[in-house]
Formats: sequence, C-alpha cells, structure tokens
Amino acid sequence: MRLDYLTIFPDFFAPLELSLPGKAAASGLLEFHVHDLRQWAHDRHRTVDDTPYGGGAGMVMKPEPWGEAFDAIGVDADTTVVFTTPSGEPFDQRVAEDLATRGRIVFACGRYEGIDQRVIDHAREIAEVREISLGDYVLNGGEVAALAVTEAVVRLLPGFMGNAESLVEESHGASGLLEYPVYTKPRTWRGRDVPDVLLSGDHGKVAAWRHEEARRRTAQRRPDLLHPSVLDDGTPIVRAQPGDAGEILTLQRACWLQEAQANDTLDIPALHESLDDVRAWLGEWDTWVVRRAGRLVGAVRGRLEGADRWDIGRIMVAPDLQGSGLGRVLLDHIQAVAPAEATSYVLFTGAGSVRNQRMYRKAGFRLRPDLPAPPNAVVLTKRR
Ligand code: JD8
Repeated sequence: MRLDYLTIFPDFFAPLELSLPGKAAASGLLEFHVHDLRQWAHDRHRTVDDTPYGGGAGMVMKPEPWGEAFDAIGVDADTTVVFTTPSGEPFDQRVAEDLATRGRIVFACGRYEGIDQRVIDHAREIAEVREISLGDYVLNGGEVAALAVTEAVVRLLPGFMGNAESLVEESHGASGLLEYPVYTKPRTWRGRDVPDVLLSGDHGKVAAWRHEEARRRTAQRRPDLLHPSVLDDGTPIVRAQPGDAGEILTLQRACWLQEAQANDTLDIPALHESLDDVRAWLGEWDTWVVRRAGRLVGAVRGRLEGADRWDIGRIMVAPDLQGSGLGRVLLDHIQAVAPAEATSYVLFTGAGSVRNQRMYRKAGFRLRPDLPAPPNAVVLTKRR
C-alpha cells in the first residue's frame, strides 16, 4: 500500500517513522510520502489561504496548490483521496477495514476553516474520494485524524499485526463487543487479585468468563453496539442530544394531539410539557431519535425504574410516517438497549389508543388492569 500526506505541517507526520507504519515501510509492504503543500504555492509568501467568499471569520485554503499537488503526485482513478473533515462520514472499524483494501491512499489534510469545495469536487472527478470525520468534536486541522486513520488501517494489512488472531477479539472487531478486562503478573497487586478463573487453566471457563465480561461491559457502556439499530434504509437510531429538545417537543405535541383526539381528553401530561420540561427529562431518560433528511421523525425513551424494571415511553412517529413500521422499530430498539439489570418492560398508553395497544400486544406486551395507571391510560408489561 502507498500512503501520501498533503499538509502544511509535514512534521506532524514524523511519528510515522517511529510507529507501526515505520516498521511496515521497512518491510517494503508499505510506503509513505509526506508532502508540504506550500511547495505548490508560488508567491513570495507561499500563500495557501485566502479570505472566504461570502464573508465570515477565518481563512479558506486556496484550490490551486491542491490541484497542482494532485497532479504532481499522480492522483488518478486508482487512488483513494481521504479528506479528513468534521463534516465527513464517521470513521469506525468498518471504514478502516474498507480502506485497508485500497492500493493507494492520499490524505488531504486541511487547516484554517477548511479547503475550497471545488478541490473536493475536482478530486471526485479524477479519483475515489472519502470525506471522513474522526469524531463529533472540532480539531484545528486534518493531520491528527489522518494519523489515526493511518494506524487503524495499516495494522489491518496482512502481515503487519504479529498475531492476526488478536484482531478478532479486540473491541469493534468481528465480535462486535468491547474488550474483556485483561490481567498479567503479579497475581496480587496492592491487595487486588487476578480473577481465579484466569488462573484455572480451564480454557473453556476462561473463554466463557471473557465473553460474559465483554458482553456485560458492552451492555453497560455501549448498548448501541449490542443492538445496532438502523432502519431498513440504513437510517440510524441515535442517542438524542440536548439540541434535539425543540424538535422533540414539536413532534411530541403533534403525536399527543392525536392521542387527545383518540382519548377525547386534553388532560395528557405530554401535551402540556414546555421546552424546559423536555430538556429536563432528556437528562433523566435514555432517549433515542431518528432523523430523515435532517428532520427528526421519531423518538423513544427508556429508564430503569427500581432495580429491574425498564420504563419505556414517549414513542413518537411523525404523523406523516405513521403506519410505516417506525414505531415498532423504535419499540424493539428501546427494549434492546435496556441495561442487563432490566428483567421486564413497562409502558402505558391511552385507554382509547387502540392502534398503539395493538402494536404493543403484537410486540408481546400484555395489558395489566391489575397495575395502577395514570388517568385515562392503561398499563402494559412484558417480561424480558
Ligand atoms: C480537518 C480545518 C478546522 C474545522 C473551523 C476549526 C476530522 N473529527 C474532526 N474534528 N475536526 C476535524 C478537522 C478540523 C479541521 C480540518 C478536520 C481542517 N479544520 C476547522 C471546521 C470549523 N475549524 C476532524 N477529521
């Protein structure tokens, strides 16, 4: 594999010599080239940035040096140009595994407020282009992301990892679980012992313990990994963010207006909540949302009540999407992401909300007239 880096901070990539890619390059299976973008800026100050059209703060990287750089290093149809950018597709192990199949990757590392958009549009005409984000936080440039992507990709190349098997067991690897806890000598350290099972010599028991630890850790820290929830069209179900409060309030009002009509009452708490009320409960409930084309079209929340009861609520589907099955997907998702402690689910809906009740019963919930219900509502439960 050949890796090229285009950057105004070439020294940023000095670590490449030290780390795995360095050893890989020594083996001849990998070559990398770091290029200072300024060599393709021909004015006295080797300027690579200018003020943004349309005004605004900061500077934008000029297109000309990038175009000349691509020409000079031979970017072509066999090349994958990776622009690291906060607006890119989320980088994860699947993307790393995909990039590891490429023969040549050119990392285009921007700075300032970003690169003139025509550079990306031009690159798409002459090569494969991936715009990739390292994560939902803002860095000052693309170099750190390029280094991280490099390490994640190069370690997957055949013959680079001393022990290929370890690739299977690691987080985000084939198991899809987070790593189990690991230990080494001494058996006791500062009064802490290594778990006995690891000293048992019983490989079956060790494997079972490790799997259970990995599954428990994943359920607690990353339930979304255990039950990745995407709609048939690939639309993800994601954790709600504080900034979603306004749209959730709007969707909630629309959905509970229908509940008010179905139950012939406006005496429904969800109808009377304010934006601050929604903001408040977003901090208390595990809440997930679905966006289509940027529009928040679905939501659901869950939280643990007592030791083992998972309380489900506020299943919302945009009126124009009701009947599409999104409600059932949200119901399945919120059950799936319930913590390991939860042994049963409970929810309530309007006594007159026959369509909702039908969906819940089809999902295995049972009406519980024996349990206290809010006014004009019925309670349904389901054993996990
Ligand atoms: C490339 C310029 C800085 C970004 C104004 C701050 C990736 N996960 C990530 N976070 N940030 C980046 C990233 C940031 C970059 C550039 C990548 C080029 N900046 C800009 C927009 C707001 N400044 C990234 N991958």
